Amino acid sequence: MFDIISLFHLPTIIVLTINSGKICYCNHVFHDENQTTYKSGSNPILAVTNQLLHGQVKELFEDDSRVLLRNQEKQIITRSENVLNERVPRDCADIQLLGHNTTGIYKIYPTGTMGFSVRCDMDTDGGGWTVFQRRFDGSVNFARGWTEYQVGFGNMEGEFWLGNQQIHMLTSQGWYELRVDMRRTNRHRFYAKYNVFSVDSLKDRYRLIVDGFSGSGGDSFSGQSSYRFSTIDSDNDGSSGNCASLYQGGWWYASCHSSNLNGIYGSQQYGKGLNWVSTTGYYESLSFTEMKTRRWVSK
Ligand SMILES: [Ca+2]
Repeated sequence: MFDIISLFHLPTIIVLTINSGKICYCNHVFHDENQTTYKSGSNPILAVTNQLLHGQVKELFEDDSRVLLRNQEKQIITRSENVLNERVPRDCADIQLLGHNTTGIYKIYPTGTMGFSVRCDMDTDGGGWTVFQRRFDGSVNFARGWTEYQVGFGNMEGEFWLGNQQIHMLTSQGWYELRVDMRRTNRHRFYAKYNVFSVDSLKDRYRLIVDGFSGSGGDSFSGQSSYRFSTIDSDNDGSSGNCASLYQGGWWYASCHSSNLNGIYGSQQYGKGLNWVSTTGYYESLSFTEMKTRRWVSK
């Protein structure tokens, strides 16, 4: 039995001070709706109920294989709605709320996942953006198949696609907006913003919903809304042909596109480059693209 003197909850670890003076830096290994489980080196796993985060838990209680926490009435606390979600970051907006204001790589825990790393843009348009696509030098090949687009590829310090499943899990958590930042080879910068953005589940082939355009470069994306995701090996587009094969990207092709941000970096062939057609037309390829999403906040 130990008494908890203090508790400090960080995105990926929990810091407990117990009455022996010992400090436990416990790594987050799993959480579900009811409790969070932590591990500290080879020490026993801690199963921390949500109410611990409200400071109501007074004891660590050692079980056969794990340590549970009890309240003052010695009852094991089992449930507290929504407390955990307030403290475990669901996305980069939560990371920002936890006090992180530097653009970089963070771990987030979208509902129903055990967490994954993302790039957070804390500089653009108020920050708090979870970046899911980034291209700036052509070092990563984007002409990839269904499975790779599903789980993601590339490097978050460089170019990457986060993954359709991750984007789906993220945008299923609430009302999300989309921002696309772009730059042309002549250094002209522009952006597009949509106040509704979501990606459906695998069952719906990661169908796109996007609406409510504003921005400086014209709307070249809402025409792809309601279309399913296609890759060179999985044709779910609105064309009798195979758009992904023709234009060499994974995208929500209709028949076929007014934007192709996962196309061939630098290509000047019709429709194959990183086109944002309202600005670039079909022959110019953007030199920089970044797609990012954020839980919508009323301004
Ligand atoms: Ca087709």
